[in-house]
Amino acid sequence: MDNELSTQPHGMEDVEIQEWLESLDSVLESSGPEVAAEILERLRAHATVNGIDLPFTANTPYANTIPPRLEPLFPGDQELERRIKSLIRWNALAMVVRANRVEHNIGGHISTYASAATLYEVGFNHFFRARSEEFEGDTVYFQGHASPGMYARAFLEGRISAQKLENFRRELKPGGGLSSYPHPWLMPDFWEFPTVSMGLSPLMAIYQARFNRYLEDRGMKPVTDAKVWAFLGDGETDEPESLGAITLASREKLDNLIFVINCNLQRLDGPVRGNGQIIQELESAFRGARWNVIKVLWGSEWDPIFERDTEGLLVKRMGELVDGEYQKLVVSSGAYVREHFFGSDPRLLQLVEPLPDEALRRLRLGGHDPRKVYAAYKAAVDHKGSPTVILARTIKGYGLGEAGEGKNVTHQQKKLNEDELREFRSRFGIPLNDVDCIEVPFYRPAEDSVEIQYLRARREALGGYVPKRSIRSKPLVADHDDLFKEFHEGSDGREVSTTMAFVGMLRKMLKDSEIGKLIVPIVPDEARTFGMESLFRTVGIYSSVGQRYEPVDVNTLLYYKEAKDGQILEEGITEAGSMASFIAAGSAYATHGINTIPFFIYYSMFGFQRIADFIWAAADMRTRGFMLGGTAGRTTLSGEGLQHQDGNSQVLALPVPNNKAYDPAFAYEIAVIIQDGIRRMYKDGENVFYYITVMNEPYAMPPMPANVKDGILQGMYRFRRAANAKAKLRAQLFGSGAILNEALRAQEILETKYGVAADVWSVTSYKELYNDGIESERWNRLHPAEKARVPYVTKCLVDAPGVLVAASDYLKTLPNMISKWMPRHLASLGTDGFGRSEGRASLRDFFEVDSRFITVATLHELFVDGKIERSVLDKAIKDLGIDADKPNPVIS
Ligand SMILES: Cc1ncc(C[n+]2csc(CCOP(=O)(O)OP(=O)(O)O)c2C)c(N)n1
Ligand SMILES: [Mg+2]
Repeated sequence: MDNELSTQPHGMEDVEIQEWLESLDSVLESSGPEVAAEILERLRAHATVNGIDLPFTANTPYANTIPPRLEPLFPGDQELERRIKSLIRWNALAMVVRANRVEHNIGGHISTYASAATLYEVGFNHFFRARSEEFEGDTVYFQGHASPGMYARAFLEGRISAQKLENFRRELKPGGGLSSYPHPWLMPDFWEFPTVSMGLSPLMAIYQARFNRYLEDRGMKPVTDAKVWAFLGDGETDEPESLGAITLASREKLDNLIFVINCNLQRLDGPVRGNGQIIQELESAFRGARWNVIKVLWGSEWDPIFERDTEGLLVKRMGELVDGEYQKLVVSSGAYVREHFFGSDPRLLQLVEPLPDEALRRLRLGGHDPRKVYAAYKAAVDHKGSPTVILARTIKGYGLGEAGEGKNVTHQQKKLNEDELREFRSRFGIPLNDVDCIEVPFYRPAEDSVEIQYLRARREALGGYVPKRSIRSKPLVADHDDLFKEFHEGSDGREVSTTMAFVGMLRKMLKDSEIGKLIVPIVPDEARTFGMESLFRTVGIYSSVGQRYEPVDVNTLLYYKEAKDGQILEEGITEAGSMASFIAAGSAYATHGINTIPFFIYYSMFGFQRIADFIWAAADMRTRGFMLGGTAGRTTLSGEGLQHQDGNSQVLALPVPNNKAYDPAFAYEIAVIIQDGIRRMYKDGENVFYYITVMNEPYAMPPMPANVKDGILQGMYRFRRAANAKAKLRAQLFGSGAILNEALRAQEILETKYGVAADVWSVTSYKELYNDGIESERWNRLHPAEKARVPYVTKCLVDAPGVLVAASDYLKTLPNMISKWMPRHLASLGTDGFGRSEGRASLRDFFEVDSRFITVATLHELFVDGKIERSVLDKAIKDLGIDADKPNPVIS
């Protein structure tokens, strides 16, 4: 690990080093830290000029960033806060232990909160401001598996009943329970942000902090000093998402953002960096990214020892240990610490000579010392110009003693034996006797006790309780008919893609008096791909610093215009970051009381497939808005090949319960879906969000037939009836998206060449049809005495004669999953398999979804039904130029 003080230069006398250090001390005293820093900087430059090869290091020594003399006075009653914290520790532990006594293996975590209690309590008592009508409040992302501590505090605050605590992780018990982790879906009045899928919250917090600035710069909310706090585990920083956007935070100078990383040096299985130092590693990454880094390593008990150490030996020794050794010290006796840590140098031993072994063992770490933590938080909230990360050293399972403190197994510890419970009780002074305490009862002092009074007074001073989720936005009022009407009329023969049609709608929505300002277009560097570049000029690209350069295309109509009040979030090549912006904008109705309506448009293959876990978190968070999967369809996006051609996303959208997924074919279908979506989400307050695939294949957009709006929304409607309904040979063809046109061509071929009269249906959403089908089945199963419900698909096809054939640009499983509610066998064509670099026609031949294959599938069904001779089918295969022995696209 890089540490300037950890290597002893050859041939240098200690006394010489001492002189240098002393002269720096005197500069520090006489002229202050800025002058001292300037001298060091000059020395560094001087050394470089004189050919001294200084190794690069982004690290500072393994010591607290804030020296004791710069620590502010702790403003609270430290003893009382300790008692409150002890009660929370007890109740958090009791929740987990009790839950596991009732139901073995129900799980829960004791050791994470145990290590982070001080980090949270200093926040709750002195920093986290609640949301109110007057002030937007701070935004706090709590570490997911520290949730027992948050519940235990809410219990003391009188916000959560003992019964609810009793039912921690047993949410289905009478009276309800508490969700294992922060889930706004399950506890919508309490949790705001789902954090337990590790790595998501740091990235979401960064984009949340940036979105707060966006709202301010666009004049949509007042400028405030509200902060975004994100509490992470040190192991969590292994997730690439955790550190993946930290340079955005510094580039955007997000001094409204504070990360607190609980560095207990352990994750689930063992040490985070047993052979290294996670704190130093994180420090260099964050400092390298130009964050303000505050290390909180050592508690106040260490201060006098550091003071006695005029030679800098202690900090040097601290920089030498790897985390595995630090962990060993935590579980060892004072005598061991003396021998193995201080014993490396007689001068170090001398420093701690006056201290008994027990005092050595109890030397606290910085993250367990409220004064040190307060100093760090205060410095963080006062810091200007960059985000802050606090690296706080703690002990995992703090206070659990033999039951797990600092041990590798501590993360999984859910049960304590009688002795361990008594010891924990005594260590934290919980007023329970030896007999009572082994029952692990929840303990809440009387309402008029000093503890409860203090706790309530502190929260009152900070504006109320945290976490608390509430919806403060007002529903929209207009119906927006005017906005969407023109798209019902078709394109008059002009060939346009559904993407172009959507962009036309977006352009119109942006001008609307009610929703125009609320729209947040989000693109990960694909605006040109989707033909959105005209919006650059009209609404501008958001930039917190405006535009400091003359764009190269300034003389063109559609130049690249960045502006402080720009509306587009051009995120660069980060679908994860764009999704985090989508989440921030789509949940602003709750976080800020503002109905922002995000439209996030991206390469459809890089959505559900790449960032599905963020989408899951968005769903949990009741995010609203529209995700547009552009360049969609395995055969509609030509040329791009295996990595880009998306035939998956409509299937991958299936598991997300509150996501409505549509695969529209025509402009009017999109108009109907979006208009209805805005109504449902922003007028009626439904907790749904939309996924709409749009394609880049141009074709004429037909006008909307009469009476199809409900069908579009419910998932299917008959687009074009057969010309000759009385024909002997009948068929029903189902198509979606761009493939609907193939079905329409097949309709013609079937009619003119084979005398088959086919109706063509546009299936806008297999997911809607599926959900409706399974809901009908379920209702019928549970209500056998009542009139059976009929799935919408079945109703549609009641009087639809003939064989059934579906073709989709997605997997065949989509049509297959609704086939059981159809009156007869369904033949499904789809694009299972890897894409290819090819043109559309070849791709549709390869995947067997073009009009010829739809025709053959129809004839085959008629043959199986005994309606036509095999020779007709054989001839058709030949006439249509189909190679019956071509490779199977599914596995080739
Ligand atoms: C994406 C993801 N992978 C795995 C897990 C399972 N998990 C929960 S906690 C944990 C260890 C956490 O270690 P750390 O981040 O250091 O937190 P600590 O409990 O030490 O504060 C793991 C692996 C998860 N929640 N999310
Ligand atoms: Mg950890």
